Amino acid sequence: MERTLSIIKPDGVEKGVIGEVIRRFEANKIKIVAMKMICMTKAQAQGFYAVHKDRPFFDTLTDFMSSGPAVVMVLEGENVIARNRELMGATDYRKAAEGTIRRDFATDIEKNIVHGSDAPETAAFEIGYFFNRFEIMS
Ligand code: IDP
Ligand code: MG
Repeated sequence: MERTLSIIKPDGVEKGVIGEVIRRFEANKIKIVAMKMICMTKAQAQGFYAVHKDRPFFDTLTDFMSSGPAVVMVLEGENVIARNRELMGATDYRKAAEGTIRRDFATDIEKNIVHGSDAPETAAFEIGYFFNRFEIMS
């Protein structure tokens, strides 16, 4: 059993696809074990995306991530890190497979609707960044 962090980014909330994203998780037997809506500060977004601090898009990305409400969730299931990444689709929505969340709803490489952890170590860091253990259902 694995856990991963999912975020419905501010553009996903703005576009009204919170329900649709969650529907896809549930339809794929992915369990939500923690969930909340937050407005990230710029500093909080910078800390979350610290691995990207030297990338050219770091400043606009962290502006975007702190631009409005986002929904953060902990997902649980077998192989859920990879399965969530599969449902999300490639970072660039133009390269994302048909039927993926990003292909269906994103219109920008940066504003791409969802985040998902990419490995067990990043999942552990990212879950701990937003949730304490009392907020995660066991
Ligand atoms: P991921 O979200 O698919 O894991 P990462 O490479 O980890 O993709 O990048 C983190 C986020 O940074 C992306 O989801 C996207 O919002 C943004 N991003 C990635 N590459 C670019 C780019 O080339 N231009 C603008 N924004 C980007
Ligand atoms: Mg990533």
